[in-house]
Amino acid sequence: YSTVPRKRTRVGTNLQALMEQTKRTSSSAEIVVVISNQPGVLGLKRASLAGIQTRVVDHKLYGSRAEFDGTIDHVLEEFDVEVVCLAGFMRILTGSFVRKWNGKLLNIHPSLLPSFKGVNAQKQALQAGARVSGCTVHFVAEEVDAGAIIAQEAVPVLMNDTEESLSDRIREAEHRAFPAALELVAGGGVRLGDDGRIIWNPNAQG
Ligand code: 3YE
Repeated sequence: YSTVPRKRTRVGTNLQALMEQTKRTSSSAEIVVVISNQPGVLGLKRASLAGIQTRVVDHKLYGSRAEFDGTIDHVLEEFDVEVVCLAGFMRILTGSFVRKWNGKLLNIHPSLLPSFKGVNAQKQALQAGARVSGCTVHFVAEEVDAGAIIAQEAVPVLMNDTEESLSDRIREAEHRAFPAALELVAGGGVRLGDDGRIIWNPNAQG
């Protein structure tokens, strides 16, 4: 067996895809800060190398979710952030944080929602015998993985797929879907209505 932790090499790849997209002159978005709840991760190093400001808000140093979310909120305000992308971020956010950033918070999930919510979505798809899975970018609602869908990309589930091979295929789709969804939101192509449903803007550019 190998002692090489292969998973490490895939950490932060959604952030990387967002960084690559937003540095294009055609992009409607600019990354002003990268916040991580885990110190020392590759995403922070990649952001620094690209000249993007970084902050660590380590959840282990906070006594409650409200204090942790409050600190993240403070950083987002400090940088006048308009849209927040949860990329590789694995914490459940409090209702008050989600309400404050309603319509401005995007998450990516490795299944075609509303199927296979929660953790191990790829494993759930395999166990269910699904022949198609994929990824979903959605606005964050208080109920996890239940917010309005912005973009999805489907991938086939192949005969000999393992959790790893399916996850790799879904991740490639994520690297297209998340930047595309961010452009839709940042470019005004889509927004969240007061009723929690998507509103498309047919006049938006791009
Ligand atoms: N929070 C709300 N609604 C959402 N966070 C994310 C999406 C999303 C959200 O739609 N309100 C599973 C996290 C699921 C979990 O139990 N996490 C643990 C920590 C585990 C860890 O640190 O590795 C926890 O206690 O929060 C982002 C994706 C959340 C994924």
